[in-house]
Amino acid sequence: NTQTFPCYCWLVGDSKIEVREGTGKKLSDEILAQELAHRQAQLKERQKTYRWQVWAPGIPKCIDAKSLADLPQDACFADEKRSDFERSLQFALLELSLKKLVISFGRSWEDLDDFKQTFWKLRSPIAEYVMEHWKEDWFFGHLFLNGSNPRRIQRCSQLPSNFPVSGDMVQASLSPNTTLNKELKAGNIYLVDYGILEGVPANVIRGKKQYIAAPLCLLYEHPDNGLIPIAIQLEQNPTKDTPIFLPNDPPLAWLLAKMWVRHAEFQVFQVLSHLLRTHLIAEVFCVATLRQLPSVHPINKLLTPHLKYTLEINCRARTKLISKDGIFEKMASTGGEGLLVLFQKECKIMNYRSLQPRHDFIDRGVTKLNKYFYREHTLMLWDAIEKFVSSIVSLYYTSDNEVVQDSELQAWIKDVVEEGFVNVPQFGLPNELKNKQELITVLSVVIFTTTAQHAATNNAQFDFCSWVPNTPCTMRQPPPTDKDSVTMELIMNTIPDISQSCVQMAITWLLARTQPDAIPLAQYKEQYFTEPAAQKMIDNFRQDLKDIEEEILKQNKGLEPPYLYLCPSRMENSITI
Ligand code: OYP
Repeated sequence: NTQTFPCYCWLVGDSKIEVREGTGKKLSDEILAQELAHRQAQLKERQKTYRWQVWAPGIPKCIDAKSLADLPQDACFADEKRSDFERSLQFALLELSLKKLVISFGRSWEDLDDFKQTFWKLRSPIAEYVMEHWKEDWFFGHLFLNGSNPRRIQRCSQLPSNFPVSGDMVQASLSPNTTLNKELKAGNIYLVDYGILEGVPANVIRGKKQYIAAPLCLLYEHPDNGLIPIAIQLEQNPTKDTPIFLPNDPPLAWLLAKMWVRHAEFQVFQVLSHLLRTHLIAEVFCVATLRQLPSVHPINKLLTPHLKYTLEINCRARTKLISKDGIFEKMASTGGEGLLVLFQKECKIMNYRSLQPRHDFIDRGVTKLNKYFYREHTLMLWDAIEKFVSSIVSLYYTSDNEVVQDSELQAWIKDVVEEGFVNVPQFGLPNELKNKQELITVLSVVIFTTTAQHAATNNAQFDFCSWVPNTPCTMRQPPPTDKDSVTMELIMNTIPDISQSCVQMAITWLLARTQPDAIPLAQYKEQYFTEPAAQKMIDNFRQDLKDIEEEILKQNKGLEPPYLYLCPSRMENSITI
């Protein structure tokens, strides 16, 4: 039961008369004066309705809406989605208060195993797998490749000057007959650097100071054991007394060092990889598309299904999640002032190139890493998306010149760059489209980001973050400075308390669960394109995705834990949550 969407809405007085006319048309395809006038009228009205806003300095602009009430009806959740979101949130929070009650009647919160008590109704097979394996070094390494934040790791061919690891320190972790230097040269050493967290002010929650560290973690791709951590330092500016934690340190010291890395990971994952690099980037394209491309424009038809509900979920995030008194400020170490500082630091370096997976893997030097399923799956998806986009673009643009001459399209990219990303100085997306390929790339970035990239981060978050010790949202004690004094008591006093842990579980569950009205990738419910040629291209796209799905399922046979977040059937067509 697909619905054909009108391309023209004639404004007659206050009422809109919809004319069904399915063919996508560029401005230059229009002949009738009446249609030309309509295009202009529609854009004029949209530009009045959808305005840019600077929510905070130094980050991408967003929709001008102080609250949900300001959001135009067309941008809002359907009733069913709204009530589901709100009911599910209430359900999760009720779970949480029941749990708190039960836990406080039970034993005290003394041991890591006590976290099992928070694992109640909200659970998943992978979350339970995490609970069993989170202390193991191979699993810690695995998370950088196939966890919820799979693009932080980079090749290390030379040690950073502020991370003085010596060959002797790590010799025991390497395979026999090799050295750190040899392995650095051979390209088997990797680095995860949280330098971006240096100087981010830590939150104060109910009068209690929280702590943030900016760790460095060195990893080695061991021929038998896979990617394993071999050294961790919790400071960016070490003195001679700064410890470098190693796998053969006292077990609790090594464990706590890894937990500090995972805590850094929670912050950059949620704030940068998830919120900024998928939600807020998508919103820029959403606002520009509404403002600059009339409904009849083929690129509007192409993008609209991939931008559905993004304005509302982002508006909810700005008013309830990252706002003053929002969930982040109440629960996370980067809540409050820190959040904005972190956003701004990333926006100083964020670039368009890194949104293109093939470039991203080359730039990070991770093209050779084994069992990097995120990489393998995203490349397949990128290629399918780009092929589809390319076919649609070629249907409406026969030459580069037609791209250059399309004044609506040029106004669109200008709005994206000169309004949306004006405060992202290194973004590197030109404000003009010079040929078809540039158009194809930017459209592929939008569709890839709003589907595959969002699925890889959002949909994995409950699995990997609900076992709170594995990815703590805050730390209540400073990082250890002495390996021999790490006790279980210190660990328990450091990681999130009962109520912070429960909220972390509740929110990650709310966001990662399958959405009841989800539209999977490429299942265009609203039939914006009616031309048979375009329909055929959509069919081809679906077939390519089916093949990818089969390939992913085949790869996953016997895989522990499975990596299924990038199955096309499991990802939504837009960022709706
Ligand atoms: C929006 O009404 C979103 O209270 C989640 O935002 C939750 C709300 C609003 C609050 C609803 C309400 C979704 C998009 C996003 C994002 C990335 C950050 C997610 C962080 C989740 C983890 C929080 C745990 C803190 C302890």
